[in-house]
Amino acid sequence: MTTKTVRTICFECHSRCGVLLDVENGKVTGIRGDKTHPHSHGYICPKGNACMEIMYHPERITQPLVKVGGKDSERFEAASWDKALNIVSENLLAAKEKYGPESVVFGSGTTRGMAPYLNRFLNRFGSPTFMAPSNMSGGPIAIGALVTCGFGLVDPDYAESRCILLWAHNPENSWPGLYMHDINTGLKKGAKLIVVDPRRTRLAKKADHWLQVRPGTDTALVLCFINVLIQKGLYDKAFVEKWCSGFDQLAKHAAQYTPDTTSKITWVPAADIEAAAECFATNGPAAIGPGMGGVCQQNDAFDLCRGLTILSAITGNLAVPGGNLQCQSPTRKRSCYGSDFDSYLNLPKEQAKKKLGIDRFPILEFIPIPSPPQAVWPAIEAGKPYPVRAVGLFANNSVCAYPNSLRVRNALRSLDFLLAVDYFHTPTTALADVILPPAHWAERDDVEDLLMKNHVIAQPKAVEPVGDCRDEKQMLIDLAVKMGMDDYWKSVEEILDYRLEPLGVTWAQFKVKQRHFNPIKHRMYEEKGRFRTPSGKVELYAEFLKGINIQPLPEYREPAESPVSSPELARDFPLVLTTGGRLLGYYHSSHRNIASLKKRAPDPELQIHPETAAKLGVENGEWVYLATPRGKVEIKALFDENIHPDVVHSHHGFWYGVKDGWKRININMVTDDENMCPVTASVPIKSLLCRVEKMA
Ligand SMILES: Nc1nc2c(c(=O)[nH]1)N[C@H]1C(S)=C(S)[C@@H](COP(=O)(O)OP(=O)(O)OC[C@H]3O[C@@H](n4cnc5c(=O)[nH]c(N)nc54)[C@H](O)[C@@H]3O)O[C@H]1N2
Ligand SMILES: Nc1nc2c(c(=O)[nH]1)N[C@H]1C(S)=C(S)[C@@H](COP(=O)(O)OP(=O)(O)OC[C@H]3O[C@@H](n4cnc5c(=O)[nH]c(N)nc54)[C@H](O)[C@@H]3O)O[C@H]1N2
Ligand code: SF4
Ligand SMILES: [Mo]
Repeated sequence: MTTKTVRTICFECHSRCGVLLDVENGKVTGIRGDKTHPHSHGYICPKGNACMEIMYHPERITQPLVKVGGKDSERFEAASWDKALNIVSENLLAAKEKYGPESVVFGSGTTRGMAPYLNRFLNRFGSPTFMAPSNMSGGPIAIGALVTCGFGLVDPDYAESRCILLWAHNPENSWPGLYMHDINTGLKKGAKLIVVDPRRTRLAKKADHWLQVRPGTDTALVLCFINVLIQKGLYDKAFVEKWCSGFDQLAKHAAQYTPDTTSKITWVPAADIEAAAECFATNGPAAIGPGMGGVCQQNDAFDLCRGLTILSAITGNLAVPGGNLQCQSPTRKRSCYGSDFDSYLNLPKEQAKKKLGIDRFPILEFIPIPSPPQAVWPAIEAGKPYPVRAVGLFANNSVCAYPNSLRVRNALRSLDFLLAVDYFHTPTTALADVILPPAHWAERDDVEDLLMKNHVIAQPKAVEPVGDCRDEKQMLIDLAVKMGMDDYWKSVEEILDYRLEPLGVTWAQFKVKQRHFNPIKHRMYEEKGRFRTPSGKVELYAEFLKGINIQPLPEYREPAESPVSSPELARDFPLVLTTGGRLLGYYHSSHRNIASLKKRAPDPELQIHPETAAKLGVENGEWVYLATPRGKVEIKALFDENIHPDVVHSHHGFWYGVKDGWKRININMVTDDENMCPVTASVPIKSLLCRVEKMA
């Protein structure tokens, strides 16, 4: 028996914890947390522990599959790689020939590492559109922060912080490996904790200040924080004077958001707002952790993210130890979302400007996040602004992940050709013409540099892929050969060497070395003499935005669907619905077939206050309908005192194990994709109206 231990990183979620994999006779037999890892320090969660269950699951797709029985059939037949790739190649080339290369779109779900390779492929093929859920996941933070200060608000320095502000963010479930060690270190050293969340999470219970905000009203709240600090003179005057532009306009604008006015909007007591704002300002350095989903799924996500960046700026917490750091991946333009790969940025202008979404969301021209799915659907449905006829989805269960599932499904069904690449069958792969089986993360070589605070970390494979599974990078290489694209990479090693070139190492060297770290520079603006913004200062008032019809100051916008903006609707749908708080055991719609994880949360649950349920005659554990103006789904009532009586919360991603589960228990059947943030295309899935109905 040959045994070895391989040090790598878990790719089951964004935390990318360090793990040690035991390998016996070419199979992974054990997994442990790696105590030497700079972020996770030995932590591993139940999803990580389920590694072998996932890899060797009997339902895993291990061969290429080709649809038989016509477009509406859901039957597949095993095929050779040669045959399957020929079909893919023929269909992509046929779409290109008939409608142009822009008629082909590749998409990926939340980052599972493929963005650089898919983008390069699209670029060489000639399509500017890489679709991903960035508009509801991190994109608005990137855009709001970049516009304001020239770097993202995504690297809070919790361990050195004296005040930790978690805004719509519950990292205990969503980023345990990446953030919790630092948060706990900060708290042990006495940092204050502020949590802004309609639910009283475990972290909220530990907090010095918990603000139980009405979903979707956060921008008013952050503007009130700003107002309180300005009124009380608690902002960093020296920094504001020297490094910010437009303070007077901001002060005047924010003055509308008095604690009393804001309390009426947000349902948070005025005194609590003032106390939390003061706590943040007087316990510097202070770090803001914005929820990648929590703050990015709002109809005013852009302004919320600008507001949070401004809050950090005027309290002197930008780019300082213990504040929100300015990090730069050592791989620079060749990092995961690096500009070197971006299809749009590297196409000739004429073709690039066809990138879907730019016409309606012109900021995407300047800050190129991937195309929002909601900008791709009209191109499929109605050929607007031009037809998209072939789509490839890599690690993305669009039907369950994206709001308005019925629309998503109908759009994907109507394509001439759909390719899906997934470990398992899903409601999305069911619609595919060809399904290709990817290698598991323990079966592929890669590097990780996203959100790693200036670290680059190797992910060497531990074993060869099971069955006929193949590294997705290799799939693209093979497909490029079939399609006669001789300007794509020729091997996985060449790809990884290319990504690592800025570090001066090859993949062969790096998989031994394993880690690279560039020390974080603080106050980089001092060295450069400016922030990377048009005025060179933090844009508290962003004059330049007027040029693209965006107001220069962040402004609260009431959710389109709410007791305030649509009181008629609220009579029928009296409860506020927020969706998608993370469960530790699942990643989005994944893992529902993994027994050890399913056991932790077998059914979709609606968190509801017992008093609210009592008024409806609903018992704890009773299955009910959750209805919104768009339809209804089945869900189990879960009594919870920790949620506001007028708010209910549903997790997302349930579908597995129930006939037609994608329409019966998938919350995105009833979410909205219309009332988007006009700047970032964010979708309002954190604040909708609903009602709870008894079943019989
Ligand atoms: N209502 C509501 N909906 C939401 C959210 C919410 O908060 N509320 N959150 C949204 C957010 S922020 C996001 S990012 C999206 C996420 O949406 P997705 O990223 O599409 O998430 P999943 O549903 O997990 O689908 C991913 C699929 O990839 C497969 N997979 C996993 N690893 C790999 C791999 O390495 N390679 C390949 N080829 N396949 C793999 C899994 O089996 C799974 O079927 O969901 C969004 N949906
Ligand atoms: N286990 C697990 N981890 C994940 C994921 C997963 O599916 N499972 N998904 C990953 C992805 S792609 C993303 S984008 C991130 C998301 O990361 P986060 O956005 O940090 O997600 P959560 O930790 O659920 O925190 C969101 C919190 O916002 C609260 N909330 C809901 N509505 C509102 C509102 O209107 N205002 C305020 N202030 N709070 C609100 C919810 O109650 C919840 O506690 O998580 C990542 N990590
Ligand atoms: S938190 Fe869990 S799933 Fe995420 S990387 Fe760490 S071990 Fe893997
Ligand atoms: Mo996300």
